[in-house]
Amino acid sequence: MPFKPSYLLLAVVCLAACAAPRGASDAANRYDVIPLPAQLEPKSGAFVLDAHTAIATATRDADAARVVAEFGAQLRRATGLPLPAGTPGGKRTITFALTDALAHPEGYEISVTPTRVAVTASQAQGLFYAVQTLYQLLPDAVFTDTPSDEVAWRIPAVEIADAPRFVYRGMHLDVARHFFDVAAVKQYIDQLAFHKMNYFHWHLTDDQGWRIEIKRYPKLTEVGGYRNGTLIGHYNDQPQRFSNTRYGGFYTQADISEVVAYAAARFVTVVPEIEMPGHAQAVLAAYPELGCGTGPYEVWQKWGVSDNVFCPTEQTFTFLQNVLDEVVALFPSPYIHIGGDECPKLQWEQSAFCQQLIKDNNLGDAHGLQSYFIRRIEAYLDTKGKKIIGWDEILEGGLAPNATVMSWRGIEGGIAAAKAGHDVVMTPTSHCYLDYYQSDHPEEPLAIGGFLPLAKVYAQEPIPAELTADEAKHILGTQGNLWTEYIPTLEKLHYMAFPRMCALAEVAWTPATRRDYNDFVVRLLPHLARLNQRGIGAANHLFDIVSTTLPDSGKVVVTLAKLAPVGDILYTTDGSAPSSESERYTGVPIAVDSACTLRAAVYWDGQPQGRPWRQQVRWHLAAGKPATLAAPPHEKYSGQGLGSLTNGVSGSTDRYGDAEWLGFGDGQDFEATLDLGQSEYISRVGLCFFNGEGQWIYLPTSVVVSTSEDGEHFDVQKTETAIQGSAKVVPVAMTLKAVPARYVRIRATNYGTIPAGRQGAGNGAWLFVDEVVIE
Ligand code: TNX
Repeated sequence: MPFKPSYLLLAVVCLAACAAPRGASDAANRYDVIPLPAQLEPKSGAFVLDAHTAIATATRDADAARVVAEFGAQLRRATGLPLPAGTPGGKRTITFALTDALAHPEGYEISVTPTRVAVTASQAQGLFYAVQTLYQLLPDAVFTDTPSDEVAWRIPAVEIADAPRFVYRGMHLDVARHFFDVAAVKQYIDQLAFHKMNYFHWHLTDDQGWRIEIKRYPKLTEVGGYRNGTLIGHYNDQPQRFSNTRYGGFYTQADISEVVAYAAARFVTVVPEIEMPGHAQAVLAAYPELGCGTGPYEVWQKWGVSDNVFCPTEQTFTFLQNVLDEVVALFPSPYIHIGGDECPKLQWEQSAFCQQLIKDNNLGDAHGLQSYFIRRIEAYLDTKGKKIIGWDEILEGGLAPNATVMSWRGIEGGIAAAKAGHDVVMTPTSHCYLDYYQSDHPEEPLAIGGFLPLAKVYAQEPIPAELTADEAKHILGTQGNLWTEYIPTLEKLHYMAFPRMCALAEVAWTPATRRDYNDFVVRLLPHLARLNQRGIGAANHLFDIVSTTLPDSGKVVVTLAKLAPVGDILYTTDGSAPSSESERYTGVPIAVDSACTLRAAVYWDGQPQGRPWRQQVRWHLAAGKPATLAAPPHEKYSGQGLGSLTNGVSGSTDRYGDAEWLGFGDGQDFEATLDLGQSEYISRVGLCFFNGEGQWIYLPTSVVVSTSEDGEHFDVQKTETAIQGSAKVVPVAMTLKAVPARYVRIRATNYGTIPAGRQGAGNGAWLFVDEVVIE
């Protein structure tokens, strides 16, 4: 079990607290604040809100007064209490004040005793963060607008001294691949603010759509804002299919200003991204003269990296400068993001104009030209008092002098930039790409790929060990990126962003020494309910059951675990649905020695939670028996180790990356030898192959089965060379003339090099194998 007993205890205490009668002061206190404050000292007792409670503002600062007024208004709506203006420091009063005594400009302190609440901060922003903490200390009902008598309005006694670890705490949203309206964007910003994040990176333009009105170039949104269809399913599904529904949308400049002001009121800076020189196909659809190719161009209907990029002509620079003039006027952000990523150089290499430009300016090659492009834009934005941010490709060919780098292809770009004295925001795909899968549950909705579970987001350390203390000062912080190729709806957006964004907020805010994943999960459970109150349907994998199923001395042994710190795993082995009466999993693995269907569910408080789990174990002569391999699988696709070959479970049809399949890369063959422990009569040997040419996974060209009694001398029993099929999983079954053997060897020959005209042509094919079934 991944949880220490103390957390279970905490959870039980939480249940007691939630059930406490109104106004009770002896109820145990809970402090489920996310991100975790830098210092939090629990105290006993609570400040109870009632008809005598007042709110006092001991500052004339207009922003601070607004923050307090909004808090008071929300509290009045939720509680129905009058909460009049009180005397600063008075009894039964919540007092807000600004002070010069705090070191950090974004910091705040909260002192709650049974008689008064004192909140101090250096500036309004700190008071705003204090309010977010208070909301999380108050009952969830603080976000409702209909007062209820059932709620005990209390703030647990506490001393908090808090300030962020990083100055840049960001979330990104791609509105180009799929468009989200102003209401959705505001709700997203609300959540950033609730988690004390302070930068919203708005990815406004890409190959699939231009989303910001530019008055001087109306076709950008009229033409570039709409595409005539969209890829259906995953990019890798072959053949690719498209809807032919027109899709698009854009923000008017009034919309943009509304969002910017909304964010500013929540101390969130909006950083707009205008992509260049790549990811520009939607622009070219509207203004083809800005490309190097011949066109015509369409707003792209599929995902990926388009070869159609801006041509670095004077006409293009004039266009971009005019666009940026309007952008700069709309966004007070000190930063403008200019993209810079994934700019294929094909058209520049083929263009006589580009080659001449490279020569005339001694740029060396197309990478030098990309650098020239970015430097010119940087110099222009510099005249407008703006700094640029770009994806880490802007390092190639030399970095523009004042650029801030977003390190996305790993942390190396960030390390190089920080060492060269540039500021960096860490957004490595490995820890920050919230468009990746967060669970390997078979029912998980379609995602781009990858695997980024909550625990991994939480484990990020934004400051690379390679940096000296001085260089580390250039790491401004971290950001979660939400690319929306596979996120067409608001529901899915919430599902992908939350709760991973909560984990990221804690990485960005909380001192590294205070971070503890198990403790985070305990705080997350009540936090998910809070998000729900605010219309966010977060993913909840806390009650998912994760399992291992492995051969062990002739049996198959199943272990189960859950993430939630509460509840029990209840299971059955006869295929029936688990009920609250079913056997409780105690941590002792379940041993299986015949065909069966295991089912399990987490029960909490008498109710089933989360997604049920099910595993069918097929029994055969090799089930539970050991296997050896001539060469190991690729580390990325090594399943549960060798065990997955003989655990009685077959790889699924929809997920080659699950724990069952063993993947052999780069043209490598598969050869396994199984030891049945004693001589058996064998009449059939079968195994399955994954068939996914779009993912470079090919069926083998041959399968050979040989047997042996002594494990040294093997006789070939059967060879199969016609292995074909169109299904995603292709079984190969070979009947033998009931030979006696203790050892069985199966060899499958990799397809070899992927032929021309197919995806991945020229590369070595993958071979994916699972469950060797012997009967
Ligand atoms: C790479 S991250 C991209 C985006 C895609 C994303 C999908 C970056 C700078 N470029 O265009 O949407 O991968 O994960």
